[in-house]
Amino acid sequence: MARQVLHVDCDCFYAAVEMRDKPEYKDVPIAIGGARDRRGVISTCNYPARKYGVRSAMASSQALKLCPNLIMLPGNMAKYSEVSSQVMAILQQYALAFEPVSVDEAFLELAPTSNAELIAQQIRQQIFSELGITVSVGIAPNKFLAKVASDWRKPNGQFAIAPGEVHDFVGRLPVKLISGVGPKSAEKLKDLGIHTCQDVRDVSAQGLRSQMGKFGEILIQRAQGIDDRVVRVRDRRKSISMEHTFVSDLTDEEEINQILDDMWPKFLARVERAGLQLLQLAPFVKVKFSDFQVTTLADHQRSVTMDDYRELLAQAMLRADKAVRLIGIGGRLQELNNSQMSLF
Ligand code: TTP
Ligand code: MG
Repeated sequence: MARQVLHVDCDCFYAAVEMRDKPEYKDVPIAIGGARDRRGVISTCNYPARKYGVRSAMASSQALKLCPNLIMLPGNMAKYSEVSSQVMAILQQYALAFEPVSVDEAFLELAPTSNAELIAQQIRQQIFSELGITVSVGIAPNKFLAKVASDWRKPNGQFAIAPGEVHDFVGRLPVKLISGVGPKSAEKLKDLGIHTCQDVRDVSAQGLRSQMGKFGEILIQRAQGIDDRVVRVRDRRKSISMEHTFVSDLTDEEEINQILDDMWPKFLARVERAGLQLLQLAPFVKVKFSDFQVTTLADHQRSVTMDDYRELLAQAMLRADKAVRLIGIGGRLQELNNSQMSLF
């Protein structure tokens, strides 16, 4: 019997929590973000705002151009984390195996014999009545297709791909919907004349392997609708980080700081999406010098701020009198102590 995997994803998650708490936001365009520390980038927006073309990761200034009456809210991560935990607690009850993926999405493995459509309806109802937000659910024989399916009837919908429908459904899918195909690989595939999964099926497997490396194998599998990844709770994440390799090696601290300025909002977005909070993280940096010597420096006494990174990077760079090839910034997860908790 085929597996039954559910992918559950909250609809416009941060915005949904704000609409729940202030019903006057319900039918007007709102966006979360634009706060000082995000340098004016939007985290998400509600569906009325999406009608104007406003999207996640868009600069607030551009969003306001598209939608001048957009209401910008600073957002409240502590509140979203709490709702996220409540959503996950509900989902867990329905699953044989359960795997949270980010702050607002999770995979569930159901028994092959259970009524997945009905369970999806129950999940949606329970989350709406207890938490006041909506979720969308995808049902399919594997993770890849369940995730695609949860997007199909968004918002507040569910969509099932039955085993017998997989072949035709997947054939029509654009390759960029396969997880791991980012803008760069999509571009590369386009150059090879590959747009859909059917196109992947039509080219020679050997050619694809030689063009795309190891990932070629995954593409071939996904294009057949195959994905054997199991649903399981992943080991708790211990750290989160981001690196930048310079086009040419740098010696100037000013220039390096400028790169840090650019990395910072992206790092924050990554932390948020992982469902983490800055206060939980102790900063570390990595510097790779022009001769590939690597040094790392951590500070467990502080929580993560951009100034801490500036200082740590400056210290790390003093360890060698060489040009810098790469910098990395990251946070190691640490348990919150009581005084930090009281800040929420
Ligand atoms: P998503 O599930 O990608 O987006 P969403 O829930 O807002 O909207 P959708 O209905 O399309 O699922 O992300 C979940 C939350 O993560 C989102 O509410 C805000 C945050 N987020 C960011 O902060 N920055 C981003 O670029 C994205 C994509 C999400
Ligand atoms: Mg979502």
